[in-house]
Amino acid sequence: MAGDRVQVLSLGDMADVERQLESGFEVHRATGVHIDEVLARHGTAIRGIATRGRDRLDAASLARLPGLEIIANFGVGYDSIDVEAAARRGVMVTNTPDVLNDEVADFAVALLLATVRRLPQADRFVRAGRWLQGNFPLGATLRDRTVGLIGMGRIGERIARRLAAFEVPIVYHARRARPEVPYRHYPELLTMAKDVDTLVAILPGGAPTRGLIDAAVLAALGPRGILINVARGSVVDERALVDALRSGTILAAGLDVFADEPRVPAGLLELDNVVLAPHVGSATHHTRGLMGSLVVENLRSWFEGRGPVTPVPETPWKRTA
Ligand code: 8YV
Repeated sequence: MAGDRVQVLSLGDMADVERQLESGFEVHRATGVHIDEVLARHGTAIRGIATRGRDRLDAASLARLPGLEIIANFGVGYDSIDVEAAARRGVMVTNTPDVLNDEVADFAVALLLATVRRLPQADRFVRAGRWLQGNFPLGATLRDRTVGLIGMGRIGERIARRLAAFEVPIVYHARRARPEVPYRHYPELLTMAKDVDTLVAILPGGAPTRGLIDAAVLAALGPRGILINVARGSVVDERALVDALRSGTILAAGLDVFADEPRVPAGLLELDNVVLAPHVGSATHHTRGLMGSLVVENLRSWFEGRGPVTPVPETPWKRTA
């Protein structure tokens, strides 16, 4: 009977996830509707949320969901959720780690090469018939570069492994050193930025990393500098980045993420030395399918009393039985 079913809220376009959930849950959708409206109508009945992180789930939204037990995030990054507020309320938060590591790492390398070798610009050059007037100008190379990864989590490690095959030196900045990885650790980002010419950002978003890549870091990176961001737009001071790209403070950037998606700053759209992608690091049928299944598994497992499959560290699962 539909009335007896656990009620879950789906936030965002996740047709596959919603289809799978419908067999066991009563699913409310927030697509095309403001979250406030859904909360006003169903807030008290909702016990689970599936989200892809576009709407912020802050303490105020959580307060309108008194029956909420679990938030299952479609994605590894869960910076759109106030996890501390969730933890205080005893609300479980899950994400989709590991299943996207290789996909995002592949994409990061693709974006790096596309940016260094100006692949989209070369494509535009051919399409515009400009080859008939002369050759595409010579450009930068990966050959003489040192890559500094910002973040050395599970995806960062996969990116580093792939880059090792390109025979470029690799170093990293992260809050904590990972003695088990064979790359030099820099406790200070600014120091690393001075020593490298290529930065690849693959670190969590949220308040602690907001604006980390700022004007000083970009100046330290220097005129040969290339910035690749496959993390979150919030980790970069976008205004400083536009200035740095425009003035030649750095050479180029490849960006898959932006602070206010899907809106991309006009200053970036105008520039030819930036490669732009619409947050597609994990966007393949294969990997999004695995991520969706993990979202569904977390919700099913929770409501069948088996606990979450992949809880985030801030809301660890303590089996009481
Ligand atoms: C998201 C991502 O899953 O995993 C993440 O943190 O950023 C992506 O893979 C995607 O944006 C879902 O909307």
